[in-house]
This record gives sequence, structure tokens and C-alpha cells, in this order.
Amino acid sequence: MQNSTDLFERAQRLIPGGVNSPVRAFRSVGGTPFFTKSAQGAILTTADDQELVDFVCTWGPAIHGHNHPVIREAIGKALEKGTSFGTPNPYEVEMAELIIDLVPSIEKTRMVNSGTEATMTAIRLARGYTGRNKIIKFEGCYHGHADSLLIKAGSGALTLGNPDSAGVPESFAAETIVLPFNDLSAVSNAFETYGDDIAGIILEPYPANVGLIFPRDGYLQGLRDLCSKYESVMIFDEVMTGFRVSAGGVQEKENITPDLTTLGKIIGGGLPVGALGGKSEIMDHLAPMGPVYQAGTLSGNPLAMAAGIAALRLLKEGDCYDRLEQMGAQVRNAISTTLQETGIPAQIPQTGSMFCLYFTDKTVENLDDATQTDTERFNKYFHTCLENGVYIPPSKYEGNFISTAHQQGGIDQACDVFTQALRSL
Ligand code: HOZ
Repeated sequence: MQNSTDLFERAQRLIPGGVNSPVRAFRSVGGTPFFTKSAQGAILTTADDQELVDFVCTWGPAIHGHNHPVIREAIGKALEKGTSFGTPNPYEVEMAELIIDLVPSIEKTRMVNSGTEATMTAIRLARGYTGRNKIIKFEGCYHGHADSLLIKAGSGALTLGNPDSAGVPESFAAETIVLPFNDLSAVSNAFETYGDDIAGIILEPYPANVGLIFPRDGYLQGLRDLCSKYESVMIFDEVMTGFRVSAGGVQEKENITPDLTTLGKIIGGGLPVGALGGKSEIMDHLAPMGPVYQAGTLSGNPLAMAAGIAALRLLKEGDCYDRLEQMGAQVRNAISTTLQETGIPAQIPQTGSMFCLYFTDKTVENLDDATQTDTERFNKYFHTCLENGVYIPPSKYEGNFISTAHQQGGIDQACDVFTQALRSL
């Protein structure tokens, strides 16, 4: 097999930038991305035969680690029966039951193929349901790459310095009101000005495409109250946090009931899936019940459903979230102790199996704070970790993930590497 350098050279001649998703390209941290030839548990094996403890976890889905035997077996069994039917299938029903059982606010759900499809549909549904046009989104929140959401967006858009993508007509962008996160009065003012035309608010309740930001006390409830007052649809984008921070996502943890929720990543068990769900009264506006059109040839695909069902069932077993929280706390403690020893100004927001490291002396509460953190220091830290066998996301704007598989040795090794990398800065 070719090594990563050769593969990347070949890929760049064939694929824009050599990658099929921009965040993989190492543009922000510099250097050449490695190619992965296999992944098992917490470990990625590169085309160069380097073994890396993986804190990207395929950008969130691999909460049970890579290639989990139970998920693999479920896919294998489903595979024997066929790969796609284009008709309703029993797996979809079981998946809907699991989601509705686990996520408190969801009464009905529709499966799609990615988080982007889920958020795009949720926005259209909010507009169709309310008969209004405008939506509110927050600076640094990333909801996939649908036109009206690629404005002051996080994740790869921000990493590449392109938070307002080319190709989005100004007239589309004009329907999106973009506000700073954690500033309730900005939202209140927007409602006072445009209240009659605001179809909904969409937010990552814990923005994780700009590192990891927590809402101020009362902020989420304040948004809920404003949405209720102005009869606007509250959409929680829990593509990253759903089944990750708890079985019921941020909404369960913070005891907030959104009207719609978008999901992805973990519910596919590593195969491509997204979903949206929420109140029946709103969801029933989707075709064929209602006038809001949405469709997908591969939606509810049997292999993806089988993988996702297995992943969700595993989450329901045992003390998975306690173990993830313990490992998250172990990482936070190791890093915090080293920061104190070295005097390096940095913050490590963490909840359960999600965390990030911001090089700044100030708590990060919004996009402006995040962009002011030290990029050069982060990039040096990233490369030192990588050279020593630990892969963290190749951008200061991405959340890190831990899987249950990290327990088998990976977490201790990684904490040593994090500590050494900080000491070397
Ligand atoms: N939400 C992921 C990044 N935070 C998406 C990964 C990608 O764009 O490839």
C-alpha cells in the first residue's frame, strides 16, 4: 500500500484539495494529512503503519470505539438480507422507537442521510409550519452546509477562514439573523424587531464546532421562553451532542424542551445517517402528511439502521456514560494540573466524553472569544501530540471525543502525551 504522502499527492490530482471533507485537510494546523487504513477500538492505523490514539472518533460517531464487534455483527446480519429496499423496513420502526424513547422532546422522527439534511429539513419545516421566513442562528454554530446556515459558521468553514461561504445568494442570507451566542438580550431585541417573521431559532445547545462552549446559566431557558412567547420553533441541533453528553442529549441534561431536534453521527453507528424529530404537531407538516416536502432514496437504509440500533442499544446497557465521564475528568485533571505547573494560560471545557483546549486566560463564551485564542500554540500542541501517537482534531475549533474503547489503555497513554506536549510549548 502507498504511504500517506504518496496517497495525498495522488488524491490532490483527483479530488479538490485531496479530501472529501475540508476539515480533514490539515489546512489550519499545517502539514500533510495522514491516511487511515484501518481503525479498531480507540486506535487508528495509518497508511504509514503509525498507530494513533484517536480523539476525533470519526468526528463523533464512534462512541463505542471503531469497528465494535456488536455493531459489526448487526451490519453483517442486515447485509445478508439486502442493502437497500426503497420501501419501509422493520429497522426504521425500531430506530424511531429507540430515538423517541431516549430523547425526551421527540414524539415523531424522520430519518435522513446526514446532519446537513436534518438541519436543512428542520429549517424548512419550521418555515412551513409557521408560515414565516426568518431564522436566527448563532455565530460559530455549525449546522452543516445548507445555504441559509453557512453564515458565520463554525467547523471547517471557520477553520478555513470562510465562515460565510461563496455561492450563498445574498437574498438567502438576508433571511438568516446571526447573533452572538450567550447574549440573551440580542435575541430578545431581534424578536422585538422581527418577531412576526421569525420561523425559528437553531442552535447547538453546547456549540462544539468552535471548540466547546457552554451556555450561561439561564440562557437556554431564556431562548425557550422567547420562542414560546413569539410562537417561533426552537430547534436544538444535537448532531454532535445527541447520545453523547447523555442518552437524551443536552436537552435532557439541561432540562429544556425544544420543539425540534436534529440528530446524526452516533445514531448511524458509523454509517451515514441523520434524523430530525420533535412534536407530532410540527412533524406532521412533513410530506406525505403535510405540505413541507422532504425525501430520500436511501433514508432509513437497512444497514445504517442496523448499525445505529446496535450503537444505541449498547448505550442503554451498563454504565457507559459514567465511564465516559470518568475518562473525560481524567483528561481534564491531567491537563489542568499541567497548566497550573507550567503557567500556560489555557482553558479546558469538558462534559462527559467531549472536551477541547483553548489557549487563552479567559473563559470562552462565544465566537469572538474563540477566535482570539492562540492558534500558533494550538498548532504546535497538535503536532507534538500527533508525533507522539495521539490524534486530536486538526483545528482549534473542533471538539475532541472519547470513546468507551479508550479505557483499554489509550486514555492513560494519551494523558501522558497531552502533559508532555504542554510542557514542550
Ligand atoms: N461536524 C463535523 C465537524 N465538527 C463535520 C466533519 C466534517 O465536516 O467532515
